[in-house]
Amino acid sequence: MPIDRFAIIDSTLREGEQFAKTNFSTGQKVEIALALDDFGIEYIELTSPSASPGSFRDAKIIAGLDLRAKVLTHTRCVMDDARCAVETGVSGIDILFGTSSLLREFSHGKSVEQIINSATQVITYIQDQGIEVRFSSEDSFRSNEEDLLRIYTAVDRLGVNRVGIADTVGVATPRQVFALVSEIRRHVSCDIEFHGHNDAGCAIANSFAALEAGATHIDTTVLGIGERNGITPLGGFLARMYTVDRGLVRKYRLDYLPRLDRMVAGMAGVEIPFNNYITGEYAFNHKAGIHTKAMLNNPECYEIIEPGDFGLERSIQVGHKLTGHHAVAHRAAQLGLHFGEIELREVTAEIKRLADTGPITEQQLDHLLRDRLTA
Ligand code: HCA
Ligand code: CU
Repeated sequence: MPIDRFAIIDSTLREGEQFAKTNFSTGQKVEIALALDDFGIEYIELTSPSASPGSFRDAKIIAGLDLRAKVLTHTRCVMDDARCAVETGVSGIDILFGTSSLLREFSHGKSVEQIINSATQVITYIQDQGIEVRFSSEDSFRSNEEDLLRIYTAVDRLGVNRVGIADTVGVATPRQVFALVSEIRRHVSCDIEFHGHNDAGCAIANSFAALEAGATHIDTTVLGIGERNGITPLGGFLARMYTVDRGLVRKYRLDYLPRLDRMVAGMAGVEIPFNNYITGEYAFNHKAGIHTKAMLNNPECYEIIEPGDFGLERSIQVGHKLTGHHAVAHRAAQLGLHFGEIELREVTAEIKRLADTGPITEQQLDHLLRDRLTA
């Protein structure tokens, strides 16, 4: 399966609602859905309409927005939930069943045969409504592989659009994801979705490994918000794909990403993390003298992502002890000041000396440069 045949299912309005800090209003949900649609996301996944009356009402509203993106909702594998989901007018339903031995023992207590029987009833019902259906196994990586393959083979025969693999607890490594998805790829002909939590920091790498092994759909949320510390972040996943081949993500309005990250951070009442992919405050900031010298000659020396593609700009830090005379000359030139070779080395040495005693603000630096030349 060529890796360029992938689609993103953004779950900010489902998994993202499971983030500790979110409680989106109807208006905010609509705003997020519209922004994701403008961005060019292929699917938007919504909280189960059975969760609360507001969830039902909002799913109906978003399904009625006439978006280019397909609107999906997410439900347990039970008839009542499926019926309720169909009523909202969504274009597909993602159903979920706990298949791990833990969940089978401590949650629903069902055998593999019983899981297949319930799934068959719910899937057939959804198909009869003429909408998409996906079947996913919760906690796939702590499920018995034979059980999983039996279940996926059975639902594939029923003609589901996708099977989903969920690393619910963020325990999987890229190699494990690659192995499991490859095995499932050999058993099913339908599309394969991957949903990865980030508890051990592998969500993006695992999503990429899933695609390499033949998955077709990746779940993300804006900023990665979700249960606990969340899932594959949209921006981080884009960074991963972009740096493999920019052509893979040209189908999206990349320059809308900063707005999406800011919007969702604001609604959740959190800051965009300082070290966030692409939109973190310092994602395109360069500091050490060795770096800045090469950067000023050719930004590709230390940047694998062109900030302009995301509507952003790089910045170069000059007023610190690791600075170099190239960076100082660059800042001076921006101020319309031009130093001779000796003066430049002197002023650079002065900045370093000063920085050793404490931080230098941008204003202080500019002042010093101006002073030097007029002195
Ligand atoms: C959960 C559900 C889920 C579902 C993923 C999916 C998970 O909160 O437990 O439907 O693919 O991580 O398993 O988010
Ligand atoms: Cu999840």
